[in-house]
Amino acid sequence: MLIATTHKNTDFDGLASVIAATLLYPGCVGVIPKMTNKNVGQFLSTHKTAFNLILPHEVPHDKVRKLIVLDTDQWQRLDRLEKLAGRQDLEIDLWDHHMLGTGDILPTWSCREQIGSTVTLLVREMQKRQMQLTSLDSTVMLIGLYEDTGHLSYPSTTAEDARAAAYLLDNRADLNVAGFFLNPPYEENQKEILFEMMKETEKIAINENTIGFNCINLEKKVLNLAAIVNMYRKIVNVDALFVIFTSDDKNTVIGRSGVENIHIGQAMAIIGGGGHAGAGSATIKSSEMSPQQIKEQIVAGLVSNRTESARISDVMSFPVISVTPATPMRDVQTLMATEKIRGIMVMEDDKIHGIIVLWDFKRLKKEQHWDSPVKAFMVRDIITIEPDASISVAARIMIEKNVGYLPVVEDSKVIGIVTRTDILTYYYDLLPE
Ligand SMILES: [Mn+2]
Repeated sequence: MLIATTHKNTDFDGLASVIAATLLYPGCVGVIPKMTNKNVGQFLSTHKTAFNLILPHEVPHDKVRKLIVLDTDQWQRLDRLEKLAGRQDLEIDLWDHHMLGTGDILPTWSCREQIGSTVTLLVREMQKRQMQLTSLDSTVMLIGLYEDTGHLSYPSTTAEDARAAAYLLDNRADLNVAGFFLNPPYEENQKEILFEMMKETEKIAINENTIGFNCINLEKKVLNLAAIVNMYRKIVNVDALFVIFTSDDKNTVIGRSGVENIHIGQAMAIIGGGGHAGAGSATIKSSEMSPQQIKEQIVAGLVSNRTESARISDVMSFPVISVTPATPMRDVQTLMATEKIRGIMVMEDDKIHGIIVLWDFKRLKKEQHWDSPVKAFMVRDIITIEPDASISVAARIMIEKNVGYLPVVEDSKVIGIVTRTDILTYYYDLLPE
């Protein structure tokens, strides 16, 4: 017998991957854990007879020859399959998109990649085999893919996830059904948690990012906390949010990141959990670590893991071309034209007086203005940046203050200038070869 299964508290990616496995492996039966996420439970209550699925207690352990594990690599996350863990003759295939090599399931064969969803990996195989899917199969797989990638919007999403989505849409995945299960209405106790979080969030600046921390006492079980954390991260507007849910005997941490340089899976691994770039969680016994200690461990991990390596000094232009405040506008224009630059610093004795950019020339209405000194037209309010600041900080300043030029200052000396073009070049890889 061939069975495919996934983690407890099954999400749509887990369910979709199991269903995909039943289609890819001839004769394969899907085993769905008893505990599933609520929206998965609702889906199964109306659709389960359409798939080849059974429950964990229905598995005849001694008949199982091969196990296919999806969306996890830990025995403890499987439901009632401990008996299989020690079997030497058991063949195991593993498909997963979480952080590599952290679990204790040792597969005979595996497909592990950092990609938006596990089901993407199985859909790729279906595409290779040019399989035709039913509308229902395509729909459940699309729901799994969309749920784990935030409708293809999380930073962990890859082009391959989008190609898999296209293939499923080609195979008549139904977006009305998908929308219904992907956007369940929030329940009363979920809203209470949200309001509780809104009362107070501790914000900590780490490297260039703002990290939010919340600690919430859970009196009773609340479904789908991850979705609430995800929504709250956007409301509170932090780059990453960690919410520590405390109960009698354990603390559960749920983390969500909206930026590339904060990898939640890595942060969670420090405290014994896991996940991928955008999302992850960890459960710690209360006797092992207090919420305060959990927070300190996460902060320490994030501080030491400075992944964004490029600095302003890597992208700035230098030497800086400057004119003195008394320079006539006519000469400034000539200099800009010959140097092919759009902005020029106004300086005297190493001191910044202002900046003049092409745009400011619009204010020259009369002929005699061209003889006026540049100080009459320059912008005096200058925001500067340090050479070891990150590119994202410069981008943020430019957006918030609506400026296109930032002089780079070190030991109160101007050593370069960074422009919008420099930033765009960096982000979109437009550098000439
Ligand atoms: Mn997943």
